[in-house]
Amino acid sequence: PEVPSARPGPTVPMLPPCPDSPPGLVGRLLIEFTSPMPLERVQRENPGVLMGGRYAPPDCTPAQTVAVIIPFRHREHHLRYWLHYLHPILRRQRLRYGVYVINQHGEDTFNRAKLLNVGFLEALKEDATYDCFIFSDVDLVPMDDRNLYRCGDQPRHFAIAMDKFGFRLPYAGYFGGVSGLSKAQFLRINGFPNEYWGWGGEDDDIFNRISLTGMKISRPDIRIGRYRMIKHDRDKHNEPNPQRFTKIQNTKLTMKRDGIGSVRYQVLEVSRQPLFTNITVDIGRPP
Ligand code: UD2
Ligand code: MN
Repeated sequence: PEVPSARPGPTVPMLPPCPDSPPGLVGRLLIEFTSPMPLERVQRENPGVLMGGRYAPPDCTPAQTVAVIIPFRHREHHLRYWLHYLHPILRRQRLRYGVYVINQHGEDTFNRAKLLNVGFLEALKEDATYDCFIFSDVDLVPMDDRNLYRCGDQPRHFAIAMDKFGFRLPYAGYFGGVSGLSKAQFLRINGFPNEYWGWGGEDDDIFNRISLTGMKISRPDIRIGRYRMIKHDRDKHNEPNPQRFTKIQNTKLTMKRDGIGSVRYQVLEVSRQPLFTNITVDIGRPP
C-alpha cells in the first residue's frame, strides 16, 4: 500500500513487515550434483537478483539485512551449484540479502576464518545496514528451505545434519559448515580467529569464543537442518593444521588479541557479478 506523505509531493511506498514464517516454502528439497551447472543457466533462472547478488522481497520489509559470506579459492563449479540452489531458497525465505565470495589471492596456505573476518568488514563497507552475517562453506546446500538463514538472540548453527556425517551432529560442540551471527554477537566474540592456517580447528575456536562470552548455540530441528556437501578431495594448500589441537585449548587467552580487531589484509579487487560480489583479497601467509 502507498501511504500519502504529510505534505504534498511524492508518496512513500510502505511495505508491510515480512511474516515470521514465510508463506510459500516448500520444505524438503531434492538436491543433487550430477550434471554440471552452467553459470548462464543460473543467471537466466534468477532474474530477480540484482548486480552483486543483492535481493530484497518486492512485497514486504524484512526485519534483518543478511550478508552471506563464502570463503573461497578455486571452487568455481561448487559456487555454481551453491548459487543455483541458494538464491531461490533465500528468495522464498523473504530475505533481504547480499552474497559475498571472499576469494583468497595466491597459493599460500588457505585460511577460512580470516577470510570470514574480511567478509564481515567488507560487506559492511558495501552496506552499513547489514545486521546479520551467515557464514557458509561453498560446498554446502540445505535440503530443507524451512532452515531459515536469519539471526536470532543467540548464534545460530545451521548445518547440523550433514550427509557426510550420517545426518547427525558429529559432536556437541560442532559449529562448522554454515553458521550465523548478528553484528552484535560477532563483535562480542571479537570476530573469528585470524591465526588458523590450513584445515581444521577454526570452527571449534569460534565455538569456544561463543561459550566463553556466555552465549549458547541455537540450532534448528534435526529433521530440518539437513545438508548435502558436494563430494571433494582435500584442496592443495589446505593441509590439516597440526597446531589446531593446542590452539583450541587457548582460545580464552588468544581471543582478546586475535580477532576482528586485529585483522590485516589488502583488498585487490571488488567485482560485482550478476549473482554475487567477488572480493579478492591478500591475507598474507602463515608466520
Ligand atoms: C569442514 C567444515 C568447515 C571447516 C573445515 C575446517 C563441514 C561440512 N565443514 O569442511 O566449515 O570447519 O572443515 O577448516 O564439516 N575452501 C575453498 N578453497 C580451498 C579450501 C577451502 O574455497 O582451497 C573453502 C570452501 O568454502 C570450503 C571451505 O573452505 O567449503 C571448507 O573447506 P573444505 O570443504 O575443504 O573442508 P571440509 O569439507 O572438511
Ligand atoms: Mn567441504
